[in-house]
Amino acid sequence: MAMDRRSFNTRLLAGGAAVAGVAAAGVASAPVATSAPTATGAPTAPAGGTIRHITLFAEKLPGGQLGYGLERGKASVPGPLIELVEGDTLHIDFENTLDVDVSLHAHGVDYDVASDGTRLNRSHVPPGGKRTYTWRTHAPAKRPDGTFQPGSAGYWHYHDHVVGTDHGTGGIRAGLFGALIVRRKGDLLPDRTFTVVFNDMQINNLAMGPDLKATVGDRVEFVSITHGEFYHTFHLHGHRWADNRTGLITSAGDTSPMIDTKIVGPANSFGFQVIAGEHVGPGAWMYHCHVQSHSDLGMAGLFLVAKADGTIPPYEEMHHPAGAQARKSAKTAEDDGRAMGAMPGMRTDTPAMKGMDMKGMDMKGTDMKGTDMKGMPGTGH
Ligand SMILES: [Cu+2]
Repeated sequence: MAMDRRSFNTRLLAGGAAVAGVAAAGVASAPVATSAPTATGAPTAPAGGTIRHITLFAEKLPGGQLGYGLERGKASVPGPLIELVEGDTLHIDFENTLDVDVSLHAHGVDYDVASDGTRLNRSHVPPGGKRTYTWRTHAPAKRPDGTFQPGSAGYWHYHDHVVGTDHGTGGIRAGLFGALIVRRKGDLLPDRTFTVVFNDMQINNLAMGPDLKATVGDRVEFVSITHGEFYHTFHLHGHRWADNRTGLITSAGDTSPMIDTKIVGPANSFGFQVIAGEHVGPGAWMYHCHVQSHSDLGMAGLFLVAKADGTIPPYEEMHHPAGAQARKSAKTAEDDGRAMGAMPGMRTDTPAMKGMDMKGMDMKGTDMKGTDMKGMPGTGH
């Protein structure tokens, strides 16, 4: 979920190794090339139009999770960050190492039905199979009739669409998702990017949100993606952003609303950049879902902003009493789940289902262990 822009800038300039990503926090990325730094020192996205190729694998991970990875044995949850610039075309040579059908479905970009990643369009991949998915992008332009077509730029995402059900419900729960950023020529490029996925009642399929590390003054980009059964609110302490395409304002007269919390629902994605610690300094800055019961259950993590010397001011450990209690009473949760009266096809043994007592906000009984695929149709267990 983390990548260091400076590292791969250096590597790209040195060797032109186009897509093998940096393994920061165990997650690889597929970065775009960068243009020369501007007068302000921040590099910007170059013109698009490049035809690029990557290889992507779907793999099993420990604990019943599934992930996408750029190399065999390197799958992660979330999958690798994929970056394009408007005008680029990306060919993804996709390989299914699972023992069930899997696919790759993208939001925000242009593709033929053959790259839809659905059973409907027979664009999924059988066990052991391969398929090339092609994503295209375009810049904003005037149509021949004089109206205006938007460009592809945005904070998007990709995910499986066939594991478990024809909507990929099992694949998404298990971790088959990742961030897709399409930039516009001239967009400021960050020093690092963090992908934060609210999936059911977890962040990045973890019992608590991961530590996101930066140094004061870094230009840090967050990509927020939501999956699963619930609506959430994404909140970051000490920092705020513009509620527009980039999260940045471009002049003092820019009237984009400034926010530090955004309501999100399944398949929503957005992103923004902040200068780490700007006006507030180094320290442990919490990010979390602001639905109170959700943050109490562990939907919270730390944006750790270090001083220039690399040290972080002392901070207390976060406590999630409801989450801790829940871990002790996972057995009870299963009974609660049954009592809820589950819809056909809906699992009641997910962390989300276990965490929610719909008859009130009593938080007793939640299993914060990783999701597992047992019982999902077609997941090969
Ligand atoms: Cu929430």
